[in-house]
Amino acid sequence: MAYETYYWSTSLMSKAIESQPDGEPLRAQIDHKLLCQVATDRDVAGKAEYYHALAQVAREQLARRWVETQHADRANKARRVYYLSMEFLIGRAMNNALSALDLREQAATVFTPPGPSLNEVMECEPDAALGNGGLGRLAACFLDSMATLGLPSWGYGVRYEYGMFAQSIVNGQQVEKPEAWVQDRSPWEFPRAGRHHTVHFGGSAEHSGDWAEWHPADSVEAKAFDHVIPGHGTDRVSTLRLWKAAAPSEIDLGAFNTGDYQRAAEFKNRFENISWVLYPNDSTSAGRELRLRQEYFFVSASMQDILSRHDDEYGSFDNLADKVAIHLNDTHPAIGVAELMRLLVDEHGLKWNAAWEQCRRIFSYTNHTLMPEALETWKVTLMQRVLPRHMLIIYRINHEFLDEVVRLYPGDIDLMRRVSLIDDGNGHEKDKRVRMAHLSIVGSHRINGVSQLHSDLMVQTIFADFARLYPERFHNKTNGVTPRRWLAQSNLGLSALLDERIGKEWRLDLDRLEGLRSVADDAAFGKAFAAAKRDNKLRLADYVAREVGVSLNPDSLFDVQVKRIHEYKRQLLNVLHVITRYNALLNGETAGVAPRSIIFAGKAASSYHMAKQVIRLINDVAAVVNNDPRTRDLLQVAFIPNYGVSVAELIMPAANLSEQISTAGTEASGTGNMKLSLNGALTIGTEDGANIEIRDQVGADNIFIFGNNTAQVAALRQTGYQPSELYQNDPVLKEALDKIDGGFFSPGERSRYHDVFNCLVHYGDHYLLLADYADYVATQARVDALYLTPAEWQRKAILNVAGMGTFSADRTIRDYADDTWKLQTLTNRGTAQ
Ligand code: HBZ
Repeated sequence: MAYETYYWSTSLMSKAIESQPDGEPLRAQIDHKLLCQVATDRDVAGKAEYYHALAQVAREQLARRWVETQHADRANKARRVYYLSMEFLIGRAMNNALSALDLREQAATVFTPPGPSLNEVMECEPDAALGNGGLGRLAACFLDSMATLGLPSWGYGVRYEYGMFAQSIVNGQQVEKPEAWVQDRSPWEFPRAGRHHTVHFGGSAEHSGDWAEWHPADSVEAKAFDHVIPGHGTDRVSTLRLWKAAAPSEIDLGAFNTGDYQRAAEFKNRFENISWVLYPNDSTSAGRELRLRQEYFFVSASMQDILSRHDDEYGSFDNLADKVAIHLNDTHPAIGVAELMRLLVDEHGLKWNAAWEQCRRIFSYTNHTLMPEALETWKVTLMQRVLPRHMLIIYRINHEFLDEVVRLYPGDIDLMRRVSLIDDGNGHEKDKRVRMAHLSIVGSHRINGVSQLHSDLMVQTIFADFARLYPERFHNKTNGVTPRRWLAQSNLGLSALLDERIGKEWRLDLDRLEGLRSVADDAAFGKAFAAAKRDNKLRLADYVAREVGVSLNPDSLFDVQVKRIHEYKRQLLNVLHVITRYNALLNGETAGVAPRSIIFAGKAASSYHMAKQVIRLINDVAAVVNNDPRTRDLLQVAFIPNYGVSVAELIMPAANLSEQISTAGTEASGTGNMKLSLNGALTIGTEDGANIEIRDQVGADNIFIFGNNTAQVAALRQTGYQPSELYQNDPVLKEALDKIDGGFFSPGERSRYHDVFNCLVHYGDHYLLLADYADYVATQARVDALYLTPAEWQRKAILNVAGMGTFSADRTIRDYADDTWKLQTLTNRGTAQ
């Protein structure tokens, strides 16, 4: 679109905007929505109805910003980034939308007694839990930053009907319940009636040269539902487009008409189940056909959408790589490489080489874990059955790639076998597998890890061969979190204090937090800082009393470990410390002990037995410890159920101590560590993931680092680690372990934790809990000593906040935009910022 046309259309837009009722006071707008959209009025409306009315007010403004942003991007012939992710853990939208639209304060004044408060209204919103853990939440933080920085950007994912399961604790054990977040129709969604694409599956493919004909067996419709992601301090937005599967229009009417409703329903379900459930696992690939179908479904719809937008704008694909950057959030969307090739070559007639050249310039890929079991592979036989054309494309990409490898390293057969996109299954046809990480690397021009340590390990270990072949492709992009949600919106007390001391700009320029260094020793500031923390602790204690039935002392040290439950994250090491502390208290060792509330939260994958055992053990230990009058004043334990974005928003601001205790070399980055530190918690952690960079920023004196580092972990494993010796030789450790094994915490079933004990003592303790135990317990004693010197603790907590500037997702996204995506930021007036 020419500039004249652009200005013409935006001025038309502004006229349209002026004529809308935005200028009316918020109260009148809410009343209007109550009447017209909810069909009720203020005299009788309940909280949920107010929530819907308020959301409609925000929705209208978001819709306008969306249209303006699209106009600007088109007018500027903008290069866009498309962030493909199986998960977006966006949580609630209301508070964020009100803040971005600058309606938050006004809204608080509208909701006053005798009606519900704004908080009560906001709590009516269910969390959109369309993700498992870190990877999905990172994607949500990134969209917030992309919008805020004015990047022409889209997220693409799946509109799961059922997101992450809801967790409750029954008799100490995790119980999973499906959660239909969208049941009442989300007011934040924009169904795009005209936007749908057909996605094919199965059948056969015949090759002829560059080109192939695919005769699919099945087709399903992908229907677009958009969420508008508002930027902060800008009227720019980003779009999250989620795809819902729908049966093709030619539904089996025959069956329906003859009264065979069941068959008709089965037919419909067979297609629509693709977007029903999020796979509730964040560490291993599912190995199930449905998961592969989900991946291909959303990737194909997204690729078709991207190409059709490009075609509309340019009428040619010759400049595709100049205008389009596609990011793969781990390997789940990696089939996109083959799908883009298929669309360009088979559907749009490009030559293979020209298409491949573009492909490599378009894609980039982030790896989020070194866990070997999480490296996705698919059986060739399955791929052949579900995606026969893609299998041919992957074979050809592999063939050409291996030719290149041979040219570079002639005769190195072993290298070829290692880097091949196909794991040859030791010659067994049925064991052959497609390696999705290899496809992602070969198809991308940039590959990154998510902390410096993780990126280093990635090129030294799992991708060492590729780093040798393509050293220029590998980079680091340390994660970050959005300071809007994780400080401004969730910690009002600290935010107000920051505004007073360093101004409000930190929301958009987190480096401003540096300004706190000069007040770290200011007693008055320290007092106000502590008071804000105490208010947050009271709020959390209140929640825990209601939800868990445990009353926490708000003056005790709130020691927090909140994250997915996984052996490598070592919640069990934390439990060993709890038991050790309990034993010491029973022995009368109370000198120098600070009162503590040890708080856990997190979900275990439904099929992960050991993680579920850990949850049960935490609850069993809590039941004993909390009910012991001898220790109650000094030690409390609480497991907060159903950890998710909203629960995290309550916990992060209330924490004093952040537990980041994974085995060195296993946690790719962590982002909870950043959120907690940003809210003034001190970290106790290993030299793992982003903990190392947090130490660099906050200063080694202001963080508790313990345990074996990555090199020491490797050395220990190599020299033959003997956990049973540690067990035998450390009486304090032995007492703790024996209590677990002997059924002290499970008197009704004494053998309940044999397997946990054996895992640590007899089966190798893979994550080296016992090796780090003594240092961990000693470091926890140093934590107590510091907590008992409140002024010193406060000073260090303030210095933690002061050092967090670099962990803003804005910094991370700026880095991706400059280095990986080569994108310019825009305002809606079309000028680069
Ligand atoms: O991604 C997490 C990492 O564990 C965490 O350290 C990091 O901060 C965060 C954001 O980068 N990873 C995940 O949530 N999930 C996976 O890494 C994953 C990868 C492949 C799978 C399944 C899960 O097939």
